[in-house]
Amino acid sequence: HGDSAVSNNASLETIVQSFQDSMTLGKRHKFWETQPVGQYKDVGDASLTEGPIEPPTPLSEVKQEPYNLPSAYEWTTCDMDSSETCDEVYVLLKNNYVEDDENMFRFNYSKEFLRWALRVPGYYRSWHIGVRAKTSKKLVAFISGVPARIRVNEEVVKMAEINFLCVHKKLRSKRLAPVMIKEVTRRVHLENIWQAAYTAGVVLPTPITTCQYWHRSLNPKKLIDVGFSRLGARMTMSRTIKLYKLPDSPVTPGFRKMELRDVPAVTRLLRNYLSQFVVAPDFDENDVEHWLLPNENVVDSFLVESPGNHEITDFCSFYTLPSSILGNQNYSTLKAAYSYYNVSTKTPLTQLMNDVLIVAKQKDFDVFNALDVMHNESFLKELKFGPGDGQLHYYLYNYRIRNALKPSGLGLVLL
Ligand code: MYA
Repeated sequence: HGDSAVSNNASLETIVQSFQDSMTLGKRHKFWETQPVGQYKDVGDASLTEGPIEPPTPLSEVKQEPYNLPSAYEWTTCDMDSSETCDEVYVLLKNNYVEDDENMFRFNYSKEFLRWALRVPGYYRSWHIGVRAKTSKKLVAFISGVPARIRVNEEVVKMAEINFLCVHKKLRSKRLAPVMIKEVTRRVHLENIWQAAYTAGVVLPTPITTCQYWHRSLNPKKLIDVGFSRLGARMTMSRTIKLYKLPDSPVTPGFRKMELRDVPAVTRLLRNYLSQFVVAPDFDENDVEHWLLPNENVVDSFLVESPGNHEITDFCSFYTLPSSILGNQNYSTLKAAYSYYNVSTKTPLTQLMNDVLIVAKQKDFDVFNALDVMHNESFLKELKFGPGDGQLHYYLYNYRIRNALKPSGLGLVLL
């Protein structure tokens, strides 16, 4: 593994700093301190080895009954095949899921997206967990897990990817989230899986790395009108529109949409590429077909096929995640594309990503977002991405990583 992926200093200092901050603020994590996750006090302790923090317990010792909820609420397993249930999850998230710091935007994952994200190869219905009010049956909270094989250095580990943790706005700060996390943990354990991966905008014990979002304006006028971005210093609207203008269609010869017949070649290309990162998914052809084959208004993938020998040399993809615009007279939705997995072996990555920006513009996206993971830093500035204010922290549950990671050591994108 390249040295560039491993740093013993930069992120370590950030973590030590946040530990010291939380100590002086007297901020404790009553729940997270009880969990098998990296604890702030362990940061930099060289005697701790890489791998599980605690060993699996015999399955017969895993608690058989669900955890107790406050008496007015009950557990429900959400069947995402049912369009009614899918709709309930969609509406809960649409109204109560993640907002930016200024409460101007809120993620609006589509129903089709939720189905794609949750019904993955080998998924467990029991990991799609809801909470209902007993009397009204209204869905008031949700958490989900999906199975994944994630490689950490040389080790491929079966994990749950945890996502879509959401508690209705009226039920916040009542310690419901820890109960939901314990319940999903229990149900993951029942499948003999003992590790998990997740991301969050909040700092918890302890990030494996902290990434930054970068944004590339495609429709600068709308982004400025809705307050997503601001007119730069000494810039006019017409100069700004000109700055972000893109060609009408991709320029790389052989650039085309991915098709089912490309799954084996894309799997080989991607596996080879991801092998250089410290943490990355271990994708097989089934996974690639699910996660990367184009799925309308959910995920888009393109590749470069050499005009001469029909070899697949490059690949790029993004997923569709709109946000509701809260309280704007003129616009209700921000159409955002999120960079997913990109591989370049022949076309320079910057050129490949410029082509994908062109496609996103053709498809009427307002903005293209990317994290500073993998090799993304190499094209962000040149392609006129600007740094966002949000940070995204990556976590592993019950797995310790020996060396601090930079975002560029991460080969994993969670939705
Ligand atoms: S990240 C997206 C999270 N969702 C949102 O941000 C949507 C809007 N917010 C909400 O719905 C609520 O504020 C939530 C918290 C539900 C987030 N991850 O019930 P509480 C801790 C982990 O009184 P509420 C995503 O989906 C907090 O530090 N923990 O708080 C990945 C405190 O613990 P401690 C979080 O605000 C989720 C406790 O909860 C998060 O009403 C990965 C307070 O509980 C967070 N995002 O509800 C989950 N936010 O006192 C972990 C707060 O110790 C999975 N908290 O500081 C772990 C692996 C499990 C599987 C393991 C298998 C082996």
